[in-house]
Amino acid sequence: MTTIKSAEVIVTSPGRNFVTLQITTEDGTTGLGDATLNGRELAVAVYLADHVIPLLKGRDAMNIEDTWQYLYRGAYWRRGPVTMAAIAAVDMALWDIKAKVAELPLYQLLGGQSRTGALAYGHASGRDTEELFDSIREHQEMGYKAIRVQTGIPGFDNVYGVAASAGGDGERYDHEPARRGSGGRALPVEESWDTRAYLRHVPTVFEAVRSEFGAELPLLHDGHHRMTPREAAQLGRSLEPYDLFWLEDCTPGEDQAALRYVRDHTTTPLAIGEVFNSVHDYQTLITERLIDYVRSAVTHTGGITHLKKLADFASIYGVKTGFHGPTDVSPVGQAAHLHLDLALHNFGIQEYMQHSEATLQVFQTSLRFEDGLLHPGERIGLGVTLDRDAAREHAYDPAYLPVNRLTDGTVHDW
Ligand code: EZ4
Ligand code: CO
Repeated sequence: MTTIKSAEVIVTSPGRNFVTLQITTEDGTTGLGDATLNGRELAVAVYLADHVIPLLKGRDAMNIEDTWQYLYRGAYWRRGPVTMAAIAAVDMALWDIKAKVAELPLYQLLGGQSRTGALAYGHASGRDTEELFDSIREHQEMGYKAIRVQTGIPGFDNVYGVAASAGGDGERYDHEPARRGSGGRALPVEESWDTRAYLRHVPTVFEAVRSEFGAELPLLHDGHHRMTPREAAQLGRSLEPYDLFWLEDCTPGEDQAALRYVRDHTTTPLAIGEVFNSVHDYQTLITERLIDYVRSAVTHTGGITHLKKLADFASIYGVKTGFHGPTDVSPVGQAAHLHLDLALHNFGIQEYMQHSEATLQVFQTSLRFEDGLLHPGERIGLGVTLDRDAAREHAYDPAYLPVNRLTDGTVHDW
């Protein structure tokens, strides 16, 4: 028996906030798990510290499935982003420990390598075509072989996915990360939106991108849950000539049935799921083959144990993976994705936004990005170590995700 001796929550903010669980066994093996829930970080930290850690001490670290079920079913209150991020962190840390005990990189315990590396996509964006083209070229120079394209809408200053700044140390945000209220406390940035203007503009952008960059480059686009099924169907149809790799999150995530209408009206591939936290959120989508890619993040979907079940369920229906890899998933969560990406037969693509230098000093990762492909490296376990001294230098800094309003002020999906 490899007994759990202790577990600890580490909150650090090297430019953005991360919550990490470190589990230590009686024989001194440590495992890391990512518990970062962007904009609501401390809720998970408290859930872990007050409700989960007291249950871990004395358990056998090797019994990962049993611990997962114990935390999930034992709580009675199932699912939800806070609970599932907490369970995810425990699960990742236990897989990290198991792979270290086995002295293998984690992907070896998940079935070994199905490919040499995971195709990654990066985020290009621009307020106008010129800026967008520069950003696409910059991403190609960084090695990306697949690119997500987000663009400003004429007449709107602040639109989702259009990087506010390149970020001095290399990290890009999909939004302006902070607005300060009285006393310096962070408040949500407000963005503005008009769906008709967006639906008119986006096809012209993809037409321009295809004529500049050619037919081959895989292009993706994120609708960020902003359309009705009819609007999403219109967008999907109008993008068909530009052969997208996928259209992501076209309708709000809660409504699985909404995708039926979209699916019936367009052949543009569909992806959804970054805000989902359970395989049950996909039950209709997968069994009715309404989507092509599942977008969950390991951190928000109960960890490696649950994400593997989701991927296997999806595989039976010909649905592939496209795990959520923004910079608010820590290098620990991203490493877990890469081990799965390497092992799963139905891997599709991996989102890869690069962490800042400051983040990579706190989290030292064996991740490699070569020729457009990601690899988790050959270190045993997840392949990430946490520099506790570096972590301590970055105190928690409250931050919110933006909110989005229509031109008349109505709150809209962000
Ligand atoms: O809005 O990670 O596909 N990526 C995205 C991200 C998400 C943020 C939320 O925390 O949609 O930009
Ligand atoms: Co997204």
